[in-house]
Amino acid sequence: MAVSERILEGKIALVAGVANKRSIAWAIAQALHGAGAKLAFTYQGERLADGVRKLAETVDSDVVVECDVSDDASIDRAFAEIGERAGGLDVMAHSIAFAPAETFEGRFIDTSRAAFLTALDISAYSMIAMARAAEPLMADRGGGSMVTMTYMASERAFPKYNVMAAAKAALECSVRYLAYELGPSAIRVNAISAGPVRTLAAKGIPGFSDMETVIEERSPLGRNISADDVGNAALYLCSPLGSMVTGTTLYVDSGYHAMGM
Ligand code: 0WD
Repeated sequence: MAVSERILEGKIALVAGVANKRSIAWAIAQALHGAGAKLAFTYQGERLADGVRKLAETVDSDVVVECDVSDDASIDRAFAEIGERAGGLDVMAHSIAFAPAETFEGRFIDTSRAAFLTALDISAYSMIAMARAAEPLMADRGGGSMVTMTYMASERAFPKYNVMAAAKAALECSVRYLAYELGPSAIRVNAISAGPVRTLAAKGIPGFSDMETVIEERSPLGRNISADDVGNAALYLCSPLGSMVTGTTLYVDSGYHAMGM
């Protein structure tokens, strides 16, 4: 389903976290493009450059910039280039997370200090750093909207999600503080808590298909969500449709979060 009105005509949107066409970030990019936004992309490293450039072409974008969020200098370079080439920012979609593979296999209690720092750095701190870099670009255009991706394992224990769950809790908390601080500049900040979507990152999570089965069996809507459902929710949050919504976590999970059993 596409929103027919071009409610983002004239707006500039940065999408961070496209790895391939299955990425949630790609579904967000398509929804924003469908609503008329001009897109810019960041990608993690050279390994992804060609693939992201090819995808970007299909949505009429040639602003495709490397940004490794574990490196402050890379973030500074990327936002300087985006500011110059895109001419500012109205929207930023952050769809980035990483935890070392072994953290999804072992016990949470065995999380090493290094793995904890990596997971929190890439999956939560990166939103703070990118928000800081995006703030002046959005403020120059009179405000904007940022959205990030989270998962309900931040609130309840989901076996094997482990340190990534702690990172998502930090991310959701950060969204509230960012919303508070950026509100006076008319910049909104929200998170989408998505149900399971089959992406590259999802493949690394043991028991992922059990998560899908549980949604089918126990969620109010009784079926799994798609990346496009997340794209449409991001469009709502990043467009005038969501104009008074900030500091919130929006569940796109077939209603599963509402259930007790
Ligand atoms: O079921 C799912 N797929 C859900 C995903 C349910 C709920 C939330 N999410 C979240 C994820 O935790 C993540 O925050 O959505 C976001 C996007 O995840 P995705 O679309 O499922 O995964 P993927 O297509 O793999 O994109 C994540 C990307 C990385 O891809 P790979 O697979 O190559 O690690 O995050 C990027 C990278 O492109 N990324 C980085 N970008 C810049 N700098 C970095 C980095 N250091 N590390 C990872």
